[in-house]
Amino acid sequence: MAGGAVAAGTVGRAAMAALPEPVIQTRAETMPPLVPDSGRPYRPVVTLNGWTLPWRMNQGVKEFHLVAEAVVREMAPGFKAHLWGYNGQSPGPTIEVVEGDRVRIFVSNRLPEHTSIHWHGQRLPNGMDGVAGLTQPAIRPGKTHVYEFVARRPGTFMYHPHADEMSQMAMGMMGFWVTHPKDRHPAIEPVDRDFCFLLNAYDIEPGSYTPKIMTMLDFNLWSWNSRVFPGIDSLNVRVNDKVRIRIGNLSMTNHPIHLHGHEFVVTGTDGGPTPRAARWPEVTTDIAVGQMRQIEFVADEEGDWAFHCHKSHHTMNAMGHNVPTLIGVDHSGLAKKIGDLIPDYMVMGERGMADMTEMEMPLPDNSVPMMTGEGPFGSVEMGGMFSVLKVRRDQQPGDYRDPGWYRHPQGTVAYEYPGPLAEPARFEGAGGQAMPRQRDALMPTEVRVRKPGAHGGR
Ligand SMILES: [Cu+2]
Repeated sequence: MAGGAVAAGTVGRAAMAALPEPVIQTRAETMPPLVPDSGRPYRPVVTLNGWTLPWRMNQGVKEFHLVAEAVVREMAPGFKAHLWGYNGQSPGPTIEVVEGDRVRIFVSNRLPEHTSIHWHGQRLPNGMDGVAGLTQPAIRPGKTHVYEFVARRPGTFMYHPHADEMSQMAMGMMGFWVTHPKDRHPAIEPVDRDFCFLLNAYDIEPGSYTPKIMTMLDFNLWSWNSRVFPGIDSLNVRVNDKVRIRIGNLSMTNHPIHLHGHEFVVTGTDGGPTPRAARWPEVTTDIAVGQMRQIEFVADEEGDWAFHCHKSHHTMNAMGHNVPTLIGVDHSGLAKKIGDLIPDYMVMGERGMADMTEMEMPLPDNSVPMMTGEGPFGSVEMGGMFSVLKVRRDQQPGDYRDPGWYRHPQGTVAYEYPGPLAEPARFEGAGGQAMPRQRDALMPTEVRVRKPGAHGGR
């Protein structure tokens, strides 16, 4: 958590006729919430590894300036990607307004091709919807267009180009939008902490910098706000805080987002607050492409709780997918033979893939290991869409700093059984079959695998 909040600007009268000065942010740390200093008050959100765009008030209109441009995004320590985004980052800054606010957004295009911005989920005049060719001419390179509308309904929204979408979203152009309710809303509870992030994905070959924009499904970097574990900041809360997490999906597949240790309810979508009678407890919620989900819970269990996409390949970083399964394959003697031809050759996979985190395998420059992240008990063996909800008794209200690892009370950590292991009793019954087959049709078959570690090599 960095200390450098960007204050909402106050500008002289003469400057009001001009464009608002664009605010650029190039750091990838989670910025502290931007407490509003004008307009109706609200409790601001915290954007994971991101920030909120300051605005200026111009005769009652909230004015923002977004600059579409090429950016360098640190996706994890040691790994930078050449993306497109807004105001120095991908995703762009979060825009926060209040229900009923009149909003004017200047969009300057510093990309080599035309663009536009669609305000996903908003009620607005058709000509402000941002679909290039359909509701407006595209914003040509070097030009600035102005969008203006009233943020009519409170909720969780996002923005993204609606011009050459395939390239521009594959390059990282997107951002979050939150409209806070103007009064106490019957279906929107006040919360102590309010986090938001977007689900996105990239295909960047290890050792290179630019995403392959033609990739349709086989992405190798599954990210939250264009960050991958261990580059994603933890969500740090105080015991008994009421917590809201807003998530939007602008990747090419669905993500079942799973929280450990607590149950949550989905309190809203991009369609608005979910009626109370339609909420039920969950520990995983699937977020389909183009959808947003708002989850809420009381963080009443102390500890470091994993929070991740439940598709196991989405908690991995760059890896080749054309690798055969080697579990049970006997490599003995093979490594030596291949090693004579290729000195760096390593045999792996016959015991599973955990070896990946233990081997000192040389990586190309500018890449992240497939699974990594040192925890207090060893490697977490994760990558991609993974973070940690840190619930602490002594985390102060308004303090979002990382409290470090949880110190488990004595006797509350799973431990090794020191006694001898008896041979398990194996059940010998034939099993119950609802429809027994004919006796002479029973042809015994067997699949033979070599048990890992059964040869002398390891
Ligand atoms: Cu996923």
